[in-house]
Amino acid sequence: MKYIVTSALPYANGKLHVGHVAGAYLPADIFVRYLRLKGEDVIYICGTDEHGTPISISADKAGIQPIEVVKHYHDSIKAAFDGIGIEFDNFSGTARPEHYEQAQQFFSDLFANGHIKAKTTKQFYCQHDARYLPDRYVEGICPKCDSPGARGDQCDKCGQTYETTLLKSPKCKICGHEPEIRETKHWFIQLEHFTDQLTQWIAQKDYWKENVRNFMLNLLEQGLIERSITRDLSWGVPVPLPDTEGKVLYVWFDAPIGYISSTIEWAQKIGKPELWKDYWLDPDTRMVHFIGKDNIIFHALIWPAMLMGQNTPYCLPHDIPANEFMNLEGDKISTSRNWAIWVDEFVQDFDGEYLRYYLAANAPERQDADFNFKDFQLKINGELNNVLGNLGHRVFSFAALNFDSIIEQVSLDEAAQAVLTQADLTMAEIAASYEDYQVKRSTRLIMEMARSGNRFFEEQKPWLHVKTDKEKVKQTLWVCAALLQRISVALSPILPKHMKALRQMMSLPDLLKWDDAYAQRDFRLSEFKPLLKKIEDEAIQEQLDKLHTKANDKPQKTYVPVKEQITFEEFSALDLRLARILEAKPVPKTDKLLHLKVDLGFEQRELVAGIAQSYKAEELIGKTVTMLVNLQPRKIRGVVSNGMILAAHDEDGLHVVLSDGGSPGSPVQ
Ligand code: B3M
Ligand code: ZN
Repeated sequence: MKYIVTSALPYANGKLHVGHVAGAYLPADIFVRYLRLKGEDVIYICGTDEHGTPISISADKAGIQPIEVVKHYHDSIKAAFDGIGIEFDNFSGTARPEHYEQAQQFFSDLFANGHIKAKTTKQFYCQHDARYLPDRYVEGICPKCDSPGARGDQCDKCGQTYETTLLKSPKCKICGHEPEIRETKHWFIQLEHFTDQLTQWIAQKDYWKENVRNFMLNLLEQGLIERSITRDLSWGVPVPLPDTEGKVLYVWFDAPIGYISSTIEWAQKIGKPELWKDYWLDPDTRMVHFIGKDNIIFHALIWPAMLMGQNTPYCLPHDIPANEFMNLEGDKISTSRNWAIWVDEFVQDFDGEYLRYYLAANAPERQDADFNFKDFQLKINGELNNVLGNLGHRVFSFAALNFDSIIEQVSLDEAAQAVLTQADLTMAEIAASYEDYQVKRSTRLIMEMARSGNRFFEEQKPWLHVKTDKEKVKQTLWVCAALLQRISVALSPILPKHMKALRQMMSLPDLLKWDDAYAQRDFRLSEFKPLLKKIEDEAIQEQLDKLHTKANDKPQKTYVPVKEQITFEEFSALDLRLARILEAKPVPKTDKLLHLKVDLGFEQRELVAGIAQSYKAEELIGKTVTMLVNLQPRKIRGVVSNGMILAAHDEDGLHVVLSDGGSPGSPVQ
């Protein structure tokens, strides 16, 4: 069976963190290593995703070319993968001429086959910078939830998408000026053309993970709509049509084609330029895309449709094991808040395979998982050291002391045979788990096998019999060594380096296959070098301190630009007063509004304030706040709101400007 295994192409716009690794890379690397043990013909393909607006924005900000940003992060990401033993057959990038050629060919086929249509749409245009402003180049106030910092077509705060033209107070992110709305031409893939083909295709995918399959079935049920596949940008793959200056392919259109262009590059590099076709043009190839859950729609819907619309008969994805997310110490990983563990830093402090083990044992397969440093320490010390390390140590030291490190194969009694029989059942379960991308389960089963070895050793008490019944002791050791041999194979997809070391210590052949796990042999052991070191409490504390310190010096926060200057007279027109809150109650059928009654000294007033999500009614009563008292009254939800309470709005919500006492009605100047 031929396999193409891919991992989502990481954006060349930032460093690699553990969340990335847990979702799309480690599970794929483990799967590939397992397939190779089983003798399958597999290529593992990846590369950096080198287009998209965040990359051009980073370049603009730094005053350098996008390609320089891309080169820097490509190398940094590749080095991080090397540090944790993620071994691709090819790690390419999408800003290469071969990729442009492939991506343009994809567009051209779809276009010629009538699956792409042009349409004029409205788009922000900055006169100051003389350019169109795609999604992330504009920021404003969300038309749905009123949060600042919303992007051109989507708000990160409430997650809603909207027509670009609805964004309130739009600002160009390059210069801060207000952009205008202009018409521009874009190209749209007609996804509905593929509805029947996709429906039939999905129908056969009953083995897919539920999250992916249900997502797709839902989309198909709602009905597919066209999607824009071009942008007004200078960085990207140019649209291969005449008179399309300044138009490039949308990053999500060209990125998956990187799986093909990277395979082509691989074939060229190994001197067999046609070999990629053996994989891509064989309908029976099993193509498996490892991704995070946020990439499902692109891999399960748009990418297959793109493939279906080609003249070249490419194979379609066989499976799309999408993983959930990895949180960090109970909180979402956030690169902007610097709440992340960067792989390059981690491998300076710990063995990269510790990370592999922890992320495998704690994989976000069916639900989000949490990276917790104390739990990390517990798993490494408690499982790898105490369970596996202990088994190795016992067998090696006992054999060295009593049998010159040679453990001959002996005939087994019933109890010994039972341990091995159980181990072989477990091995079959481990294999099935790997095949089903259940790395967490494989890890647990392997540890169970190691525990059964320790249990057997303790039950047999070889230290009591070594003088009187050498044969029995030999049997005990041989069974435990046979378990270690099985583990050295079964755990090798997760801990390749350490299992290689273990096999060397046991004089086992280096190039192995899954079935070698069961080989019957005498074991010749060399000196046992502890596989892994324990992690001390101080090392964990250091990591936690580092994490919290980094997160506190938050790097980039974007502020709303300062408004135009006003005169003192203009300021004096605002009548600001201290007001004491007398009554507060929620406005019925809303979740944001409070109905307040305040004392201004000279009079009492009623008003509506949109602060219910940040303050409870009770906690406001008796507090003194700053209020604008000469604002025109407005009717809000049936209440005449006579004045406005001052509050600041940030990513944590609203903060009312409270004063420490002061008498109601006093002017604020
Ligand atoms: N670069 C998105 C991501 O890293 C994207 C994956 C592309 S896979 C073709 O989430
Ligand atoms: Zn501008």
